[in-house]
Amino acid sequence: MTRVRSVELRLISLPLVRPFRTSFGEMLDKVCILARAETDQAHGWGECVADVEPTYSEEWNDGAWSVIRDFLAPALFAARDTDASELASAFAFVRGHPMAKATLENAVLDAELRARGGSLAEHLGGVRERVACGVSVGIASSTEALLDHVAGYVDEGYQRIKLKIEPGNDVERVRAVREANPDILLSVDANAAYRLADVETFRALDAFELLMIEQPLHHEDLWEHSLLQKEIRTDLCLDESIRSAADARAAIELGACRIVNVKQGRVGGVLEARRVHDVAKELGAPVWCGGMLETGIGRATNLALAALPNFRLPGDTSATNRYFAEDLTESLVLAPDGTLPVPAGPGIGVEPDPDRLAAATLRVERLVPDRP
Ligand code: SMG
Ligand code: MG
Repeated sequence: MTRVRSVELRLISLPLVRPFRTSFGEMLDKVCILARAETDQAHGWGECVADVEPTYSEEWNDGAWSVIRDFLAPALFAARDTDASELASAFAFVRGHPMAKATLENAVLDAELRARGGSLAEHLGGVRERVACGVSVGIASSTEALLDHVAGYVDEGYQRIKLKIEPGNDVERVRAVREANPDILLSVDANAAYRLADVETFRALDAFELLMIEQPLHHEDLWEHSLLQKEIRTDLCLDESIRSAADARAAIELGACRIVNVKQGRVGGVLEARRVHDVAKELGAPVWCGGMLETGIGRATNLALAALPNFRLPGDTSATNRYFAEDLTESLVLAPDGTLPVPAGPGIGVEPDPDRLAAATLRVERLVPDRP
């Protein structure tokens, strides 16, 4: 049983090494909430995957901060002696807000595991010590720039290249990358920028032997994804549409996708992410670990998850130097074979450097129970 004595919320900002442009916007800095849960035995970290604006999903940093401070942390304190596995039900009175819930649940679970001395990967049922890594390449200013970015990542050893696409920057760019790299595992991610009427674009993409097309259509439209999947050969993968294990079951059963991108932060934490993994495994659909440009804290969490058996495709779990000049934690370095190690230490197995954390901090608030 765990009694959480305090939760410290911290907003941090780290410059990205290269702007990251998607169909919905451009990011220059990683700005996110970190939660540090303190128990009598240990402390634990959770990183929120929300961004400054509600563009990837409905959640955003200031909203998540207020949901955690005003609703979730009071529910956590009211539960008194609890367990990370009970938090989903303690938080169920708050509808939605999976990113905010994940932040707190992951922090409490990390504290519990640190107190027991077990790693997160072991707790979740991980079966591998290293995970295969891919990289997500933002929309570039030109095809030449894109080819240059891709060549750099291929040289570093990434096992799969994912290109962000949007209407107008799609078929010709993918063709150029495929022609320059006939043998790589290649995928695209549209972040919901297309409509079913764009089916010809997807038929054209069928020519490039893509590993998958990620989230082409509206995030709330499983039905239209199922219609599109019938029209094309390439496997569809859903990201934004999958917010729970129930969503994953519905999407796979409906034929809306054949592959699932699992982001623990998007589905309410690593425990629900494991249930997404389990449902997909039962239905015969491979999953892979998505990323939200996390700092070392969130990426260590993702690497633990990616150690589960049905994570059968390279994830968006890239090395520190793909994101930051200096991470909050010790750098994660890509091996020449394109893998990263699953952290083996207690909990998520990493700890932020206090000086770098202080330098990156924009705001801190300490939450405590009304009564001790
Ligand atoms: O963490 O390497 C990463 C980024 C992977 O492309 C990535 N994430 O839709 O899958 C996705 C995007 C969402 C990030 S937008 C900030
Ligand atoms: Mg995506």
